Amino acid sequence: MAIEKTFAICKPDAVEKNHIGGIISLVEKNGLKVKALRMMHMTRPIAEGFYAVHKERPFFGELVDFMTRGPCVVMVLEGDNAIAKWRELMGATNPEKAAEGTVRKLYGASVGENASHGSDGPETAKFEIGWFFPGYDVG
Ligand code: FUP
Repeated sequence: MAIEKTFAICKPDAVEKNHIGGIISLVEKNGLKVKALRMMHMTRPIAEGFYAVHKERPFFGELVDFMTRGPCVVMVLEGDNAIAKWRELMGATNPEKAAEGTVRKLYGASVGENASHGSDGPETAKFEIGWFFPGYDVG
Protein backbone atom coordinates (compact mmCIF):
# COMPACT_ATOMS: atom_id res chain seq x y z
CA MET A 1 0.00 0.00 0.00
CA ALA A 2 1.20 3.51 -0.78
CA ILE A 3 2.48 5.89 1.87
CA GLU A 4 0.37 9.02 1.53
CA LYS A 5 0.00 12.39 3.19
CA THR A 6 -3.30 13.93 4.08
CA PHE A 7 -4.47 17.15 5.67
CA ALA A 8 -6.46 17.18 8.92
CA ILE A 9 -8.02 19.78 11.21
CA CYS A 10 -9.15 19.69 14.83
CA LYS A 11 -11.95 22.20 14.25
CA PRO A 12 -12.81 25.09 16.62
CA ASP A 13 -15.54 23.10 18.44
CA ALA A 14 -13.06 20.32 19.27
CA VAL A 15 -10.46 22.82 20.51
CA GLU A 16 -13.09 24.59 22.67
CA LYS A 17 -14.07 21.25 24.25
CA ASN A 18 -10.46 20.14 24.94
CA HIS A 19 -10.50 17.31 22.43
CA ILE A 20 -7.18 18.05 20.67
CA GLY A 21 -5.49 15.25 22.61
CA GLY A 22 -8.34 12.79 22.03
CA ILE A 23 -8.22 13.36 18.29
CA ILE A 24 -4.43 13.15 18.00
CA SER A 25 -4.49 10.04 20.15
CA LEU A 26 -6.79 8.36 17.60
CA VAL A 27 -4.39 9.42 14.83
CA GLU A 28 -1.40 7.89 16.58
CA LYS A 29 -3.11 4.74 17.86
CA ASN A 30 -4.16 3.94 14.32
CA GLY A 31 -0.70 4.07 12.81
CA LEU A 32 -0.73 7.52 11.25
CA LYS A 33 2.15 9.93 11.90
CA VAL A 34 1.80 13.64 12.61
CA LYS A 35 4.28 15.22 10.17
CA ALA A 36 3.38 18.89 10.66
CA LEU A 37 1.13 20.66 13.14
CA ARG A 38 0.21 24.15 14.22
CA MET A 39 -2.51 25.97 16.08
CA MET A 40 -4.05 28.90 14.23
CA HIS A 41 -7.08 31.14 14.22
CA MET A 42 -8.31 31.32 10.60
CA THR A 43 -9.17 34.68 9.09
CA ARG A 44 -12.25 34.80 6.83
CA PRO A 45 -10.19 34.88 3.61
CA ILE A 46 -8.20 31.84 4.73
CA ALA A 47 -11.37 29.86 5.60
CA GLU A 48 -13.16 31.01 2.43
CA GLY A 49 -10.23 29.96 0.25
CA PHE A 50 -9.95 26.61 1.99
CA TYR A 51 -13.65 25.85 1.46
CA ALA A 52 -13.91 27.59 -1.94
CA VAL A 53 -15.34 24.39 -3.44
CA HIS A 54 -18.43 24.94 -1.22
CA LYS A 55 -18.89 28.65 -1.92
CA GLU A 56 -22.22 28.25 -3.74
CA ARG A 57 -23.67 25.98 -1.04
CA PRO A 58 -26.34 27.39 1.29
CA PHE A 59 -24.30 26.55 4.39
CA PHE A 60 -21.14 28.36 3.23
CA GLY A 61 -21.59 31.48 5.40
CA GLU A 62 -22.25 29.43 8.53
CA LEU A 63 -19.32 27.17 7.74
CA VAL A 64 -16.95 30.15 7.50
CA ASP A 65 -18.43 31.70 10.69
CA PHE A 66 -17.78 28.43 12.49
CA MET A 67 -14.26 27.88 11.19
CA THR A 68 -13.23 31.43 12.16
CA ARG A 69 -14.83 31.60 15.61
CA GLY A 70 -11.81 30.28 17.46
CA PRO A 71 -8.48 28.56 17.03
CA CYS A 72 -8.10 25.20 15.39
CA VAL A 73 -5.21 22.76 14.92
CA VAL A 74 -4.09 22.06 11.36
CA MET A 75 -1.98 18.98 10.63
CA VAL A 76 -0.29 16.94 7.95
CA LEU A 77 -0.70 13.20 8.59
CA GLU A 78 1.23 10.43 6.90
CA GLY A 79 0.84 6.68 6.62
CA ASP A 80 -0.31 3.75 4.51
CA ASN A 81 -3.43 4.79 2.67
CA ALA A 82 -3.58 7.89 4.92
CA ILE A 83 -6.32 9.73 3.02
CA ALA A 84 -8.92 6.96 3.23
CA LYS A 85 -7.73 5.83 6.65
CA TRP A 86 -8.16 9.27 8.22
CA ARG A 87 -11.60 9.68 6.64
CA GLU A 88 -12.62 6.31 8.05
CA LEU A 89 -11.32 7.30 11.50
CA MET A 90 -13.26 10.59 11.32
CA GLY A 91 -16.55 8.90 10.42
CA ALA A 92 -19.51 10.30 8.46
CA THR A 93 -19.91 14.08 8.06
CA ASN A 94 -23.03 13.93 10.23
CA PRO A 95 -22.00 12.68 13.71
CA GLU A 96 -25.40 10.98 14.10
CA LYS A 97 -24.49 8.73 11.18
CA ALA A 98 -20.85 8.21 12.16
CA ALA A 99 -19.69 4.77 13.30
CA GLU A 100 -18.93 4.08 16.97
CA GLY A 101 -15.44 5.08 18.02
CA THR A 102 -14.92 7.59 15.21
CA VAL A 103 -13.83 11.17 15.85
CA ARG A 104 -17.15 12.62 14.78
CA LYS A 105 -19.19 10.13 16.81
CA LEU A 106 -17.06 10.74 19.90
CA TYR A 107 -16.61 14.50 19.62
CA GLY A 108 -18.96 15.96 16.98
CA ALA A 109 -22.24 17.69 17.83
CA SER A 110 -23.87 18.26 14.41
CA VAL A 111 -23.18 18.31 10.66
CA GLY A 112 -21.72 21.79 11.04
CA GLU A 113 -19.86 21.25 14.30
CA ASN A 114 -18.27 17.93 13.48
CA ALA A 115 -14.90 18.25 15.21
CA SER A 116 -12.58 17.34 12.35
CA HIS A 117 -11.68 17.64 8.71
CA GLY A 118 -9.83 15.30 6.36
CA SER A 119 -8.90 15.61 2.68
CA ASP A 120 -11.12 13.61 0.34
CA GLY A 121 -8.51 12.71 -2.30
CA PRO A 122 -4.86 13.14 -3.37
CA GLU A 123 -5.42 16.40 -5.29
CA THR A 124 -7.42 17.89 -2.44
CA ALA A 125 -4.73 16.82 0.03
CA LYS A 126 -2.06 18.61 -2.04
CA PHE A 127 -4.12 21.79 -2.27
CA GLU A 128 -5.07 21.77 1.43
CA ILE A 129 -1.55 21.03 2.70
CA GLY A 130 -0.20 23.83 0.50
CA TRP A 131 -2.91 26.21 1.71
CA PHE A 132 -1.89 25.86 5.35
CA PHE A 133 1.75 24.78 5.05
CA PRO A 134 3.12 26.74 2.09
CA GLY A 135 6.24 25.15 0.67
CA TYR A 136 5.68 21.84 2.45
CA ASP A 137 6.95 18.95 0.33
CA VAL A 138 3.88 16.79 -0.17
CA GLY A 139 5.97 14.21 -2.01
P1 FUP B 1 -16.57 16.12 4.78
O1 FUP B 1 -15.74 15.82 3.57
O2 FUP B 1 -17.05 14.93 5.52
O3 FUP B 1 -15.89 17.13 5.71
O4 FUP B 1 -17.90 16.82 4.27
P2 FUP B 1 -18.21 17.88 3.12
O5 FUP B 1 -17.00 18.13 2.26
O6 FUP B 1 -19.47 17.44 2.45
O7 FUP B 1 -18.55 19.20 3.91
C1 FUP B 1 -17.54 20.05 4.41
C2 FUP B 1 -18.03 20.72 5.64
O8 FUP B 1 -19.18 21.51 5.35
C3 FUP B 1 -18.49 19.75 6.71
F1 FUP B 1 -17.49 19.30 7.48
C4 FUP B 1 -19.49 20.57 7.48
C5 FUP B 1 -20.05 21.50 6.45
N1 FUP B 1 -21.41 21.11 6.03
C6 FUP B 1 -22.49 21.76 6.60
O9 FUP B 1 -22.32 22.61 7.46
N2 FUP B 1 -23.75 21.41 6.17
C7 FUP B 1 -23.97 20.45 5.23
O10 FUP B 1 -25.14 20.18 4.91
C8 FUP B 1 -22.85 19.79 4.68
C9 FUP B 1 -21.60 20.14 5.09
